[in-house]
Amino acid sequence: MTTPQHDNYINGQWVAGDKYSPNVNPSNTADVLGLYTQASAEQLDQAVQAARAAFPAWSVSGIQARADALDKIGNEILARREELGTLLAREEGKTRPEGIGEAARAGNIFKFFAGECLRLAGETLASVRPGIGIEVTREPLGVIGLITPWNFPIAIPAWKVAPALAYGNCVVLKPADLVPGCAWALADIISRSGIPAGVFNLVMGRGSVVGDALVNHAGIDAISFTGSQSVGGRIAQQCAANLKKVQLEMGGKNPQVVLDDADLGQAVELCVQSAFFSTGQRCTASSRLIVTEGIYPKFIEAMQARMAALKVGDALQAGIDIGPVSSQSQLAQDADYVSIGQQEGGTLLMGGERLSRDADGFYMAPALFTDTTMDMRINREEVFGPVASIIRVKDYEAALAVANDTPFGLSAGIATTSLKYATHFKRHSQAGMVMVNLPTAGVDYHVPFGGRKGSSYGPREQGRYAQEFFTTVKTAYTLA
Ligand code: UN1
Repeated sequence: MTTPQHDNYINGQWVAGDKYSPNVNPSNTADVLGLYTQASAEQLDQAVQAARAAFPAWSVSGIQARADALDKIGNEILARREELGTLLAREEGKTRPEGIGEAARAGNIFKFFAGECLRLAGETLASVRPGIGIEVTREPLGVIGLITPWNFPIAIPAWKVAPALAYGNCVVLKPADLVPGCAWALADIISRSGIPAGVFNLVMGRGSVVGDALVNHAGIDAISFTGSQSVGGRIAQQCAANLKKVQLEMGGKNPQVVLDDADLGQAVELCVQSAFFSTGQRCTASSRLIVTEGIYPKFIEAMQARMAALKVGDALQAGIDIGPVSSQSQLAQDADYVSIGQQEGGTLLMGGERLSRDADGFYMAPALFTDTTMDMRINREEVFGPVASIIRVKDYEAALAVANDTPFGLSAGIATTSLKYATHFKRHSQAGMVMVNLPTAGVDYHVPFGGRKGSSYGPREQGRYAQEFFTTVKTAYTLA
């Protein structure tokens, strides 16, 4: 059998790129999902030109047509959630139930934005000058470049593409080179949705080649990016130099506070979920568990027992809690941080070793450090793997100070039964999202998503707030 080839989608056509790369299953490196093309610079240019040509008609197209198309896309994703979730688990390595959940989320996002097409509202105000009326309206931005990461191969493309199209923009999507399969499947669904040629384009390939060219293309009006802080910082500079609007979602070093009065079982469960589910590969994952003295011994004991029961294995196998790390290079980075934590004086309580399974995959035992302090690199830098550390503190005030002592500010959690501390934490946590007795990761699709400090830059993503980035405001004055 020949390995199936997958092409770019440009101006309503499937177009072969320069060359093809294998899409490899991280649970079993002998399993190749298919060959995915790498776009040439010329093809990226064709995609941008096609989007520019489609924009005048699409930007004034009826909202009913846009709503119908997005609804159709959402329905197909939802109907195929098991198949798409399995594809996702196979190419990215999160467990199949997590993959199916993510596919369902992508479908729901399209359906939410189908409704948002109809709800885009403006304002009318009186002028300070008598006899003049003022309307404030929102219009599409233009052609938007979307650059998405490997850890949410279908949900993040969905939450950038759906609002972009809903508000009348045209897009060029560049998915992560590691996981082009879900983005290709999404493009295939979009290609049958009735959306006109050129409105949506898919170009696959490397960030350093296709991503860079997209950011710097004169025909691109704005960039929405999710990925690392180092790449995000560079994109911000390039966009600023060309006066392009930019939205960046980057890393996290999210704190999970556990207070003496927490429900122990609940606290352990949400710490395990925050730190290790999806193999810790979420920018919302918690890697700093900040625990107060009174509960500390019981917490450590219960965490060890819970972690010992975690099953690490093939993402497609039933009953698995944690799949493999996504790639060889990510595994090497995770292993590096485990060594760094030990060299810095942290105690590796459990995990951190490479695991072997029947098939050759990138398996790692979830790692937990104790005796760590906030000056250690493992508590300051994003690892992006199943590696968490415990920081022991005296009381709530110390916990809050440690929680906020980070260059990041995406998500923050607290486990407590105290209304007083929960309320204070919600107000004083320097994070974009706060969770009370819930994991730091795993968010809804209809409310704003984003952070502060080095985690995010530009307007929020998702929910109604997505219009802030994906539209531009016009103020019109009329003499009556
Ligand atoms: C979630 O926690 O449900 O890249 C979403 C990430 C985030 C998405 C997290 N942008 O991990």
